Amino acid sequence: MPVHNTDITRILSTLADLLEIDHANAFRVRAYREVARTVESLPRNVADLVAEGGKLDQLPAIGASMADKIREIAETGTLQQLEDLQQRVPSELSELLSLPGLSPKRVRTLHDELGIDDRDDLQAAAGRGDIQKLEGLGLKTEQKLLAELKKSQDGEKRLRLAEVEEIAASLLSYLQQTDGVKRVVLAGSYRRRRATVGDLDILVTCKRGTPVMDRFVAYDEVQEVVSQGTTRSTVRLRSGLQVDLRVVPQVSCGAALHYFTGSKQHNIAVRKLGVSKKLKINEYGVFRGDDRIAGRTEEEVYEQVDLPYIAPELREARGEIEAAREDALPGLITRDDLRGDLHCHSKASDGKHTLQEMAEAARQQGYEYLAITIHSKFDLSAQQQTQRVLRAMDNPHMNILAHPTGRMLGKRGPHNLDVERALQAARERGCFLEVNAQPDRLDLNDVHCKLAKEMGVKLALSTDSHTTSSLDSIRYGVDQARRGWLEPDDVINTRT
Ligand code: DGT
Ligand code: CA
Ligand code: CA
Repeated sequence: MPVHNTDITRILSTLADLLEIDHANAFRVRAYREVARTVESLPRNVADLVAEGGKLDQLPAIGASMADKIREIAETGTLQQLEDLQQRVPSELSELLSLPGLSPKRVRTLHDELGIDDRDDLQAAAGRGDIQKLEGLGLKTEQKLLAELKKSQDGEKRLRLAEVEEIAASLLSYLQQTDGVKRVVLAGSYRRRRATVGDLDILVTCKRGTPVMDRFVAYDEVQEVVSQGTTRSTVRLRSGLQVDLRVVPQVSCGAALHYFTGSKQHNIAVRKLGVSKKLKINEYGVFRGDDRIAGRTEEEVYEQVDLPYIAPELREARGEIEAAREDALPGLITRDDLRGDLHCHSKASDGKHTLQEMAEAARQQGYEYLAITIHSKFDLSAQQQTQRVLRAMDNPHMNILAHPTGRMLGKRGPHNLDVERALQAARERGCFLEVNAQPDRLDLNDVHCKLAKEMGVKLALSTDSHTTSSLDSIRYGVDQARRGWLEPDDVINTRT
């Protein structure tokens, strides 16, 4: 059975969770989490790497003993250490850690005192009112847990960036109309332009928080007020999207924006640099002792740790700090660099508009050219295997491999294409791979864009438009290209 990177990540994360519940050393727990994350973001299949005798301990954050564990998982699909631990700590307990108010210590108490092993046990106990009787937990925690358990039954999921964009636009203008509000900005994964968004983070600068909070919870689309305070409130909208709103004073604006833009790992890395310069960096500013020495703008925050400004799309702890230190950040591609769209459809295939109409629309985009593809059944979206893709690339008429992995966000994952091999083949054959800008595809993804760049394979940014209006979706492709560190020269349709 092939072992995927997600299997390794899952095993290591569960191990970290259970160790934490089992009172293990916090440093050890963190080390496992870090490695799990590293594996998750690796574009290459680690099991293949192991099979080829590759050296794991040269990967970031992976030492010799960690490499042994990964090798064991890659070769056997399991980890003995985890199996042993599960004899004492049931692995379902790790799921409870994501619930509000449940620290590892509390999960342990629930297990020891009430025999709670999983969500079902927890729900039953909360329903009976047993949780509030435990020392240190109380009625409020119990109610929160019940609400949260119900919510996750209703099926919580990440929304696509394009959906969130629509929802955010109207909320943003609504909030801006509040008296006394200076700035309203969107932060979090939304600002980093992740393909999907877990919840929306909004930052407001104003003197007094109460008026904007009152207005926020009164928004038409609010289905449930999860919490309301003067500096922080959370609501759930009818669309299912959760929104966090935070109010900060003007002097902290940049520091707060930096903090709440994340990613968390990026923040941690920046904060570490601060510590080495005896600075404290948090959402209120950059401090030397008790003095706030910066924080009005994000640039100020970076400046204090001797870094140039880093674009939000790069803030994923994928090497951007190191690149910034060496003054080697990429000059990221923008929408205006593109001179054409290389994958569209007209009425001649299954498009909605005529060739003439598509051409007009392309001209309105400011494009110099447009490629209309005739799509006989040449749709590689289904269960195409790597071999099939490679064969297709051998065809001399093949230039660009469209939506290479076939993923559909929220519907189906990528099919089993070995992207690294496909990129290698593309390099050998002088072909290109596509970054499909359809909001539910975004395929290749950001991590693969970066890999392509590193491997010297150029990409095409296209919309796969079937209508004139969807030519606009190109910007979602640009977002992912930027997250993948692409510069104009890495993309073929920046050329004349
Ligand atoms: P999402 O919502 O899952 O799509 O991803 P994010 O990145 O928007 O995550 P979220 O909403 O939990 O938090 C927003 C930002 O707040 C996050 O990117 C960084 C910051 N943040 C949240 N929790 C922590 C934390 O414990 N430490 C640090 N340093 N930053 C945090
Ligand atoms: Ca968020
Ligand atoms: Ca949030």
